[in-house]
Amino acid sequence: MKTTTGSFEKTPGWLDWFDGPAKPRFALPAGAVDAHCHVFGPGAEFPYAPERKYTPCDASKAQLFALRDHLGFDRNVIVQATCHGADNSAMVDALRHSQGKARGVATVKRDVTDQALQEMHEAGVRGVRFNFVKRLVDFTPKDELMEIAHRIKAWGWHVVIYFEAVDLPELWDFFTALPTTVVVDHMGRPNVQHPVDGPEFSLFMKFMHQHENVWSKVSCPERLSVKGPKALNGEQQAYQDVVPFARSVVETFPDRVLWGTDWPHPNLKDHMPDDGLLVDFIPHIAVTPELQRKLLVDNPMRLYWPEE
Ligand code: 0GY
Repeated sequence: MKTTTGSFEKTPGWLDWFDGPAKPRFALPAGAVDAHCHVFGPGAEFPYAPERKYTPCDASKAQLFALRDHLGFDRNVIVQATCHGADNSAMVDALRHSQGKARGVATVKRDVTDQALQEMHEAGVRGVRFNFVKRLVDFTPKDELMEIAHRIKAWGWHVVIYFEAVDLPELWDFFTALPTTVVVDHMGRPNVQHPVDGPEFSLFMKFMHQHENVWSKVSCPERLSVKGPKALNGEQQAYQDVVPFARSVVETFPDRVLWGTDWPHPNLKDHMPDDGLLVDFIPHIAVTPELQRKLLVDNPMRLYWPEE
């Protein structure tokens, strides 16, 4: 039996802990891509990895596709999350059921076969993700990652990197030696209590300035914000402390930015973000229709659907 929250149709089990995302007030441009989201399980069908550092809520492909339609997106890029390790079956299954409206980013190990890469490519995988966030993963030797990067380059794939700002200096040489397009998750997780023109974020901007193969997702204000969804002074501008960071990346590198919801928001314990509100954040960081079209349509299409 289906229940309805506002205009949003809920199936049983649909985010039981959250009363449904709002309908965004910001109308997404036609063909918009949610370029960072996940599917989790369902665990009974696609078990979580034994080595995982957290167990998420189940978040199925059907729920993701319903959210896509509810928010007004046209397509998804589904990113393999650490709780599924290097078993990409749930993500690949979602791609295969998306009717061409989803592409994927996988996690692979050195022993991945060429046949497995080919099957993933045919399903719609276009990148691999290297995760350096210590609370999420154990260390993988850099020579193994570099070997993977060179193999996937042959498929025209790119590398997505997830790290925290304090670790950029140590990871710099590795990142700048990667042979593919490199997409940074969530602007390299800056500490938004530091100044936007301070040394930490300036190093990130320098990373992008000096390396034209580096792109950034300007996503996850809900992870980066200290102020949260409502500003302390009572204004309704959500996550306003993240705006200067994301806006400067969008305006400086308009052709190398992507945006995603990060649904279903793993590991967020203090508040569960409203995806409708997250969409309403977009015009604060991409303030013109042209920037919005690049961020939401042109750039993700160039990277994930270059044949169209
Ligand atoms: C995100 C962020 C997180 C989790 C993962 O792969 C993951 O498990 O990326 C996080 O906890 O910050 O982008 O989904």
